[in-house]
Amino acid sequence: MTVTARAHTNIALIKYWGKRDQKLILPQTDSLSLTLKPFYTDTTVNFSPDYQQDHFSIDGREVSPKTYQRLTSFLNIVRQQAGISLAAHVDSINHVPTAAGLASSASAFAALALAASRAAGLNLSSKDLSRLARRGSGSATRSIYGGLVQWHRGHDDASSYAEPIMEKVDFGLEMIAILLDTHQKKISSRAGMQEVVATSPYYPAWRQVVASGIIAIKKAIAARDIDRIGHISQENALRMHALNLAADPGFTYFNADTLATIHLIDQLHDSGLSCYYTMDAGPNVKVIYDRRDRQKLLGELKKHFASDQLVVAEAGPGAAVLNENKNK
Ligand code: 2P0
Repeated sequence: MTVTARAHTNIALIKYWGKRDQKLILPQTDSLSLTLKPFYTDTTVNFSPDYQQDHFSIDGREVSPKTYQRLTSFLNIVRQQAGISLAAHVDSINHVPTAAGLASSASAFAALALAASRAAGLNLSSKDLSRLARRGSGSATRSIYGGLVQWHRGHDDASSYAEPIMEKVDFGLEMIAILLDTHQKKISSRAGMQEVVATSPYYPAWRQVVASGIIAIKKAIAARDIDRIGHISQENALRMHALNLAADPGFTYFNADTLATIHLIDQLHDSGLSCYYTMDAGPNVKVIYDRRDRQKLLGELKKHFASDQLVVAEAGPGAAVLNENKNK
């Protein structure tokens, strides 16, 4: 089969920032995210006896040797599960606003898990797809589902998977991504979180913070309380970034524009607009707010940023097959 699948990226409201098992990608804590509509990856996979070795392209370009190794190792897991030894051709297209710097391993490995498993003849449940995507990248575990999604850390390969909290978000929760710097990050998520687990003295406190944050945000989601969801998310993001500052050597993903943007969102919040921020392994800021305030918020943000720096992101759907063709 030749299979094309689409998966959307997600932004964590309660962050995943540390592994217990590097090989199986078992996380230290649970995490919880919102899948986003405008950012996604389309991936086509075809296994064939005609191919001598795997071949990968991303946005029409051949991948680096390091990426090749990571992708081929992932396909080995799929081949093992399917009981096949064929090589594959994989073509991936990232759909993100030009140079957004938001291309993400989450959408990439979720789309690859779905397309590759189907192309190999497997028909995995969503739970098993989520476990498979996890082997490629932790955040991909959550991108199998749409809307609000919790990744249960579990204790082994079988018990570490994501589950939807609310697949179709039926209230106004929305994000605006503010694109400040679109260059590749200097410290990868993988390296940053590993250093933090090994050296940040705040790590034991972080486990507690996430455990209570998950309970609190699920209550806020059940109540559809966007103010509360935003507050809890912002607090969680700041605490994640505090781990990095306290590591040895300390580091940060923030730049001067990140701090200026945080101050601006704080000012807008203090002036009565309900808005909050979250940041990931890079300098860009995502604003959390209620859809009914979108125009007011955009109006304020446009005083400081160019229109193409501001991307409105509604909740998006889970991973799906776009196309399936039998090989000739
Ligand atoms: C997350 N972030 O929960 C966290 C919060 C950013 C900050 O990008 O090593 O790319 O492939 O499992 O999934 C998580 O890093 O790391 C991440 P790997 P991943 O979304």
